[in-house]
Amino acid sequence: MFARSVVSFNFKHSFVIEFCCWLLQVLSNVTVINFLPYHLETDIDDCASHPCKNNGTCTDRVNGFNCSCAPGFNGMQCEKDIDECAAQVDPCDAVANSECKNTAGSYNCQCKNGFVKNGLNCEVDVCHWQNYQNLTDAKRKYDYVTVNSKCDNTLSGWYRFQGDAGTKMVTTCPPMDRCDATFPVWLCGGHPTVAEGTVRRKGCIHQSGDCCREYVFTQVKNCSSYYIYELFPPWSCPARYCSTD
Ligand SMILES: [Ca+2]
Repeated sequence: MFARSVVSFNFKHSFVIEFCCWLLQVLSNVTVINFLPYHLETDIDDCASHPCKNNGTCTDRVNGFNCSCAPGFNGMQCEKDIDECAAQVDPCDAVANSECKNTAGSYNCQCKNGFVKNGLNCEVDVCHWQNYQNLTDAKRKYDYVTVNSKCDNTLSGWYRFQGDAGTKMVTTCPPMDRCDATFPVWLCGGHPTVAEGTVRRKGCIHQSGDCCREYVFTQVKNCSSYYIYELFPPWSCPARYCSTD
């Protein structure tokens, strides 16, 4: 009696297990599952509200989105500007005489004070007041009759005529014994425009009645509101660079 009960129980037990397995298989069938409540919900487009900022690209996900950020931005919604200047390696190290300025989405390599962009790098800006010297002596004027003859044999570098000396080199030949020198030096070839950049000209030395018996090459640059000149010692002394208003 007891043995029959065990057999009967085992038979019923295994039938229940098999039925459960069949039921699970049926339930796992896609056709049945499609009727489950959560499949009746519709996934919304999470990108519809344009959540990615600064031209980031949005990819819709189930219950969410992903942002692929444009260069120069990061963050979950590309809301953060990357400070390129704070990077371990300064990107402006590659640009001579520049310093890094962070901008929204990018950065600039700005030339340091006294430097100006030339191609990729920054070079010395000769128009900057730190990079030239001033010639202010009123006796340099082309019409000043010489009293104590002097010579510009110590000049070397970039100069600007200012103050009592006037504003620029004279471009016509002064008579001898002017500019407080025996031999006046004048600029032959005229002044350049801003667009012409730095030009080479003859500094003609009026000597022995010849307006350009000797000359010394000079460079001239138009700095928009004034000129600057790269001057060297003249061959003959006493000679002096002459100015005008
Ligand atoms: Ca930036």
